[in-house]
Amino acid sequence: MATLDFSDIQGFLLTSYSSHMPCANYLLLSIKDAPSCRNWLRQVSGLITTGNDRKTDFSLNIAFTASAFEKLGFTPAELETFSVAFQEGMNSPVRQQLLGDSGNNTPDNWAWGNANSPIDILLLLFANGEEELDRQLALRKKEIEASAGLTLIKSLGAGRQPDSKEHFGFLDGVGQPVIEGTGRETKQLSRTGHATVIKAGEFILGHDNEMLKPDPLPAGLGQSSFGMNGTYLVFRQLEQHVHLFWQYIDKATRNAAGESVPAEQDKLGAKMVGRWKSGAPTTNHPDSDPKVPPAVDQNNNFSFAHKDETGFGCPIGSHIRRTNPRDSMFNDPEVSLRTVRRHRIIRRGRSYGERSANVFVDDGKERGLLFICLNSNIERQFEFIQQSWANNPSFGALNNETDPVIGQRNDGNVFSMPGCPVRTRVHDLPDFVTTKGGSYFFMPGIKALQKLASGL
Ligand code: N7H
Repeated sequence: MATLDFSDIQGFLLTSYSSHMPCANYLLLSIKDAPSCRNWLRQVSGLITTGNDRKTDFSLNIAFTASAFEKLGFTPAELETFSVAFQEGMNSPVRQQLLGDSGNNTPDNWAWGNANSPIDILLLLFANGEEELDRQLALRKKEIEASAGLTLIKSLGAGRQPDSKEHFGFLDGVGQPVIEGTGRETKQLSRTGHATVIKAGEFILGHDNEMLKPDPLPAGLGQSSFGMNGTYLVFRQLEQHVHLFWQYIDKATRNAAGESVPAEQDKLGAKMVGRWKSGAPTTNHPDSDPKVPPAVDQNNNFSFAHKDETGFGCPIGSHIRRTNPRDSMFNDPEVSLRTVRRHRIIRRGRSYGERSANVFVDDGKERGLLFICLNSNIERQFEFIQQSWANNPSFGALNNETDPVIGQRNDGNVFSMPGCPVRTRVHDLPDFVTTKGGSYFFMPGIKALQKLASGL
């Protein structure tokens, strides 16, 4: 088992801070002058939250794009040691095609992360309340303005979510892997069961991954071990069209008299996600939401193969079954689990924008998910999930279906819910989510960050 040096790992890899720091803001910066940027880095690097810190007021973490490393003096040979996806950037034609960022999702329309608005640095701020967040934000902005090395491109506020529900109304942040070696295994295992404890190297570079070897360690500033204890951070601003989602569901579930049926709306929404709004998995609760604690079942300790092979509870094409098929692939649960373990991500997303007052009404306001995930191998983890599972029209032997929540749409996409004696199908799903920005970042370990700041 990996021995992890928490003092060299950024805290964000180990916690989302969401339970005690519900407020967040993400600053997107570009570097205009490397030496002044390094001065600024020296100032902030001492404030970066490590895996050892137990802070209660605020936390700060930092990540860099490939263009930042180039500006900060990495040689072309060193840049080539990073993941190809990271080197190319999320908005490059290859990644665009692979992620399904076409039509309305095209990088040409993005608010940031495209050719018009490239990003070098991501500074992540978390605080225990709005007041502390405003205070930290003002301090950080002042330092940035005072530095001749940086331009603030955007400040993205992530809303406070006291009930942890995302904008469609579902509990978020339930299905997460546990990193082996963090000391949380026993606690999590008893709570969440199999398939969730994953080798540290899947998320923290320099340690063994699920193939029992480390992913390539990127080099930088003359150090072959620059990437040690770092990770890749995928950031996508995903707008959610809440009214389209619920209007579609309402229309698809009306009774013969043309009346809305709220219980059927809830059920179709849950089947599309694979969990009820409360977080309860539809595999365990196929017909209704257990809703109120203690009856509520938000667990992760369920398998598809043994309990729900046919998808009567959780449809094969639902969001959580596509993004984590658990033991349901290849007609062999053990092989499935082994394979799926190589395609896990740590999700660190937070919502942005106001909650809809009425989810069926278009109020003209933008809202969505500031999707962030962490992984050691962008191609094998995040991109694989998006391309080979979420956007795959023939996933699990389905036909012309993509992920009903986040999937890229093809003409006449359907969503099937297996049932007995017959399956149910809904047709012509529109886009419920649009990509509005994004970049691939690298979140270095603390020693590597100090190296970046000193430039030596
Ligand atoms: Fe998803 N949603 O509200 O419907 N996601 N997701 N996601 N997602 C999950 O387990 C959602 C997105 C994963 O281990 C839940 O936290 C929305 C992307 C994975 O069982 C809900 C958006 C990718 C899991 C949502 C979005 C993923 C997961 C259930 C975009 C990767 C865990 C609650 C706006 C490419 C699966 C939970 C497991 C769960 C929603 C995006 C992946 C409710 C709205 C882009 C791996």
